[in-house]
Amino acid sequence: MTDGHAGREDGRARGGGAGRAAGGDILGRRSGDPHRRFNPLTNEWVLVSSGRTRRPWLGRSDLVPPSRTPAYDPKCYLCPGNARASGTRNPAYQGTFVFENDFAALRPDTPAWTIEDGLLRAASERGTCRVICFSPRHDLHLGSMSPPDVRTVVDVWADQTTELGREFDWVQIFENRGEMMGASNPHPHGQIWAAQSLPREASREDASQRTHFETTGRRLLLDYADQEQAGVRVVDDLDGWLVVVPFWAVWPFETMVIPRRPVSRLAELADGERDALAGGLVRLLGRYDRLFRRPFPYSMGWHQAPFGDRSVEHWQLHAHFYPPLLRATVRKFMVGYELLSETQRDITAESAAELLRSVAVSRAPLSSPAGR
Ligand code: H2U
Ligand code: ZN
Repeated sequence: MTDGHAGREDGRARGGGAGRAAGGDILGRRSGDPHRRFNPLTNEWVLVSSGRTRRPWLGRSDLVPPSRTPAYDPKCYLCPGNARASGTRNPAYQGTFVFENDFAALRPDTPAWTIEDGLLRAASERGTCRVICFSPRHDLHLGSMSPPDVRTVVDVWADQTTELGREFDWVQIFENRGEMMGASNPHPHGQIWAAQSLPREASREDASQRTHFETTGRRLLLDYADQEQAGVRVVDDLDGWLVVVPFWAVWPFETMVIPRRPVSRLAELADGERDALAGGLVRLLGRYDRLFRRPFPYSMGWHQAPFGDRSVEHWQLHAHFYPPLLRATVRKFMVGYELLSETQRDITAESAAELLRSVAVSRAPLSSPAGR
């Protein structure tokens, strides 16, 4: 992927037509008024109050000093050859490495039971949890790995999903990056949790995508991608993938990554699509790291069609990136009104996308990793 957008004028100009203009800034000046936007994937509203902060940062952010993270850390439980908390020793792996989580939240051998007593309901849940090391190098992350190495991670995500989908209905691939998001270790790694039941987000997205498909015969997220194309919220739109700050984004620099053709799961992606995705992810993470010139924390994950005995033609594969930072040193908290009433954001999705587009993307990592 290459830079798709020079800036806001580009999107404004193309989206400025009458009617349902593709990707146009449909709110115009009204986006300065407090308003609510609808998330058709989850059927929720978000309150947008852009007047509270016209600019996402109030001064210059300081460059985070180059990290002194070593390429190998003898105390890291994810580095090749090291012992984990369980006492098991990691192999001397050279690429990616997947293992069963030693502190799994879900286990495959949990017995089946349900209990109902009036309003009190509970059911046991079967599943499994795995950890994926993206690289043997302790000092890298997805954004500083080479696109071919990220491509091998995409393949592992796809293969793990297929394997776990034979036994469990929901396979959740995710990554928590940075201490702020609860990552326990800087070594580049993600997780996979597979569960027997559809969890909250999966059920909501399943229901709304199904309804949209039943009423229109089209996939909700492909219709959405068409509507956003070349518009003000697009961060990158090339090689079959759309990277967009969703109209209904909650987190300041939230993005979605959506394939532009019907794809329900990662395993359906063709060779070229996987390569393009790997390159696109490196570009997106490069933008994130350069935005405030610091390693950008986030939780990301893939939503793919559930498995089991259900139709999935309404399901479109997509990734969500949820980064908490509003400014270099200020994070957004989901507290108060958000916990008790409704989520709220200060900067508009359009300004967030404009800022992300304006960050020059180059292949060089933020801080040059120590060589091995
Ligand atoms: P997070 O950094 O996103 O927490 O992921 C690390 C996971 O690794 C975490 O779920 C597991 C933790 O349970 N883990 C092991 O399986 N073995 C260990 O020796 C330490 C951590
Ligand atoms: Zn390590």
